[in-house]
Amino acid sequence: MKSEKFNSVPVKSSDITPEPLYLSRRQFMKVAGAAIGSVAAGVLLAACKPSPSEQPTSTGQPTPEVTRVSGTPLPTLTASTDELGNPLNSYDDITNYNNFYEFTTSKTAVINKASQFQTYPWQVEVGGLVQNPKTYAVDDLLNRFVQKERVYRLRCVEAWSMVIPWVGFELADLLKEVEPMTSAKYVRFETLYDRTRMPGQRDGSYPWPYTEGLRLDEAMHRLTILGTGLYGKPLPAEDGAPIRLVVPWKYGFKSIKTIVKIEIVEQQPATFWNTLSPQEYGFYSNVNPKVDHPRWSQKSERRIGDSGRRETLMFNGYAGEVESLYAGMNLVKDY
Ligand SMILES: Nc1nc2c(c(=O)[nH]1)N[C@H]1C(S)=C(S)[C@@H](COP(=O)(O)O)O[C@H]1N2
Ligand SMILES: [Mo]
Repeated sequence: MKSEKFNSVPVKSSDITPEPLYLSRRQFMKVAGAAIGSVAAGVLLAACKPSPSEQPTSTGQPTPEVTRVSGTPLPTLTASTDELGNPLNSYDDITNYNNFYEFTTSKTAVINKASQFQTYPWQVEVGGLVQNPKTYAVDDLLNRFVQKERVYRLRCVEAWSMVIPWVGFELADLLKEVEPMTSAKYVRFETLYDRTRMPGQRDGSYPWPYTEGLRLDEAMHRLTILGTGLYGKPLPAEDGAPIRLVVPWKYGFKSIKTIVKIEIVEQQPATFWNTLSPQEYGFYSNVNPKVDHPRWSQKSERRIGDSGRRETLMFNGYAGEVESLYAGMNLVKDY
């Protein structure tokens, strides 16, 4: 914990103040020291790929407001930038340009395909190597854990990015409650598998259900949240309602949507994109401008809404917070 400003001491929901500036600017400007070369190129299958033809537009269809059935009050949005001063992307940007292969591979069509998706009632099974396994109703999670605002950059492996004001709670709060055993090393996450409700899952060329994983210390890091809303509103289906992971220093695909299962395990779990194309998508997938994707550069990115490109930051700008998690690791090999 490097910042005194940030603390995760439970507070009553009425006391919540949004925390967009929870870290000092200087901490974020710290540059990761690791010397990193470039990764060997490989010829691999096209899966998660940039599609320059699909641009979000400001005329994107307005998203109907989602109403929350129960749960603690959401913190009111007060931030207008991230901690580096970058303006937030608009609600329309965030809800009209999505990767969500369970519905469609077209980013601009997800909102439509997901519009009828029922996200209530919903349960999340938390188990594996824990003292207190439990199946939570999402309402329990909303009531039990303090919902906070977190303004994070989301950097897709396809080299576009957004600034998103999430609402969510720290995954660590949940993990502490279920008490991982000493043998626990990783956390595995799973998206709903239902080919009726998620028609994209009828495409047998993908290893459904979508799964993801984190090392336990990454999962316990205070920046790692379970997202339950954005812009002070409940999470829309296209963004992973009712509950999704948000890990801001990793490529966007690690932030798995629409979770039904969280399992604490001993072995590094298989993950969706790594299973499809291991040389392109590693288990760690930390944002790293020095390790190119075999098919494109990761040095720069297009911020949705901007015309030009900007430099990609090591660990997506969160190096001051997370680089110690990877001390001694070779980030080229362990991509
Ligand atoms: N279950 C599931 N989770 C997913 C995806 C997906 O296709 N299915 N896409 C990932 C990718 S590639 C990105 S960039 C982010 C996009 O999140 P957003 O649409 O809320 O911006 O979700 C990630 N989580
Ligand atoms: Mo992505």
